[in-house]
Amino acid sequence: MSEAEHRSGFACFVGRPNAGKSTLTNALVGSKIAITSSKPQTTRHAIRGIVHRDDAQLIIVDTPGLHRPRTLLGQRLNDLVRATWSEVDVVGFCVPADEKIGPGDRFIASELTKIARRTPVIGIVTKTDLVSKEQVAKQLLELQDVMDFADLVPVSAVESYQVDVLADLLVERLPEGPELYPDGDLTDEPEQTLVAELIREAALEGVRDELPHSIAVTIEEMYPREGRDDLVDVYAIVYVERPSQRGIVLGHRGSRLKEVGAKARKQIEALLGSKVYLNLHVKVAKDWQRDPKQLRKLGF
Ligand SMILES: Nc1nc2c(ncn2[C@@H]2O[C@H](COP(=O)(O)OP(=O)(O)OP(=O)(O)O)[C@@H](O)[C@H]2O)c(=O)[nH]1
Ligand SMILES: [Mg+2]
Repeated sequence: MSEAEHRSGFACFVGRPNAGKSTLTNALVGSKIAITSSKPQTTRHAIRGIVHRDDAQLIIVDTPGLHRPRTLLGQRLNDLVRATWSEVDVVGFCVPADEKIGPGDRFIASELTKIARRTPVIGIVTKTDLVSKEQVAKQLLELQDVMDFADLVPVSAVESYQVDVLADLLVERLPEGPELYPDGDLTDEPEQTLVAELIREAALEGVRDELPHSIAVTIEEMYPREGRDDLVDVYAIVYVERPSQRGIVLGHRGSRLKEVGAKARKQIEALLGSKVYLNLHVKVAKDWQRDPKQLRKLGF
């Protein structure tokens, strides 16, 4: 293949919270670079995943779900999503097969229509494994009516159904160009960010209502243990917004936090390829989602 035929560029996935964007990103990259959960608004910043192919390098920007903002954090996340649209070569609009297309989707479509003249939008029906073939077909037809798509495709990230087809469709829309990232890089996320996210993912599991939104994680320190090349010490803080939430995250005599720590540690060890000592502290940062100063401190 001649050099000139190599393509490279950016794609991003847009959709309501919980539509399956991060799971699809991980499936395309072939590795877990973005955390996922059944709680809405799991993704809080734009995460780049890199797909290496012989004929192309596709960089996928996984963004937070677009929703009606209720807090300053929510507004910041929406702004981030829109800023991302203007930077990519192609957009994938994700709609789950098992949920009715609703006002939230139509709102996103109306926003996307504004950019569709410049940037092709591919309609993606996600989670096809959850419904019948007929329902997938019906959802595709309904999605088609929502806006003008450059292409439409059903996928299941969980069953790897049509993930390659989607990759082809996205790559087709990229300009010719050289590799933008070194071979083997799967993301440009700093290691500390990935570690903080894995802790947040573990902490999200099993909590309900407003609590998932209230959890933030920062890494205070992370370094190899002195005199050891097989052990990394990680000191992290799990932030919540109210004292009552602290109790929930800790659990009876700290039992819940212990479980969260054990679960996160396993994932971090896999990521870093070494043993990990994980120290978790839970702190209250009062109403941080609405406080500009605290948001800055937490990296938003
Ligand atoms: N059965 C099935 N479940 C899926 C599939 N893709 C995602 N899910 C589930 O749907 C939920 C949401 O997935 P995410 O990938 O976190 O969704 P998201 O769109 O990134 O959500 P936000 O980051 O909150 O906007 C998780 O529980 C996933 O396991 C799929 O192909 N099949
Ligand atoms: Mg996500």
